Amino acid sequence: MGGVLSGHGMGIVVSTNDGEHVSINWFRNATGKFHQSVEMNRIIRPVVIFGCVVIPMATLFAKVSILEVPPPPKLVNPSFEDPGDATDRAAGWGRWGDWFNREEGWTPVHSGHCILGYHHWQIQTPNASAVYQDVTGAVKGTPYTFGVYLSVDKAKEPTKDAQTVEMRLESTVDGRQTVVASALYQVANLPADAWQKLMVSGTPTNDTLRVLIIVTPSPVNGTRGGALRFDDAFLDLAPATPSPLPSPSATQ
Ligand SMILES: [Ca+2]
Repeated sequence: MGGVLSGHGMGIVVSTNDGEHVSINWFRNATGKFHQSVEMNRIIRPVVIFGCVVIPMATLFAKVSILEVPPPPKLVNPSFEDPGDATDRAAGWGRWGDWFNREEGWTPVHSGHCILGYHHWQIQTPNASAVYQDVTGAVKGTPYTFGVYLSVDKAKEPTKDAQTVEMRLESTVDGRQTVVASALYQVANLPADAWQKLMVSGTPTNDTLRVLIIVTPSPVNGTRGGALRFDDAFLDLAPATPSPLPSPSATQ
């Protein structure tokens, strides 16, 4: 079969020399979800496309939705460049606790000229501080990865560094915030100064998704030092979690 591949709007068409064709189309529905469809124009012989789609000999005229891939929502102000209702607040991001500020003068930055700076040396209590964003457009059942770049300005003595950075996903269930996924990074295990990616992946319980960065300081008052620099948060589609293999006892 001598097939040709040609552009066809949002899809592609694979044609044979006999005028038969299979078209694969992607389109967005009213809710913004992407769908993929496959259409075949008439009776066709077995066809292999990209080595993986086999269409058996049969009379076919079908339009079958075989895949749905919603695009990931976009975070608001992911590089923290835009100020909120004060210059030390980043537009689109909420916060609680002390000294987790948008900074226009700190260096280095990962991109732009602003970062979020956690002033560990100025923290007076062992309470955590956090920034968070409620994501618009998350879809139940879709796995996401939330991440941010971090550069650690270490204290002179390791015992004075902040304890942990938690990357967390939450959904709102019955009016309450519910943890969907959490990844805990020990500051002591992170290298100094180099930008590194912190990430967490999970699937929201419903169509609500909150992404959070939570810092827990050193528990010892009066001895805290160092700082944390955050920049360029991101939200991507995560690979689906593979189904766990059945345990030996379940197969016997
Ligand atoms: Ca930035």
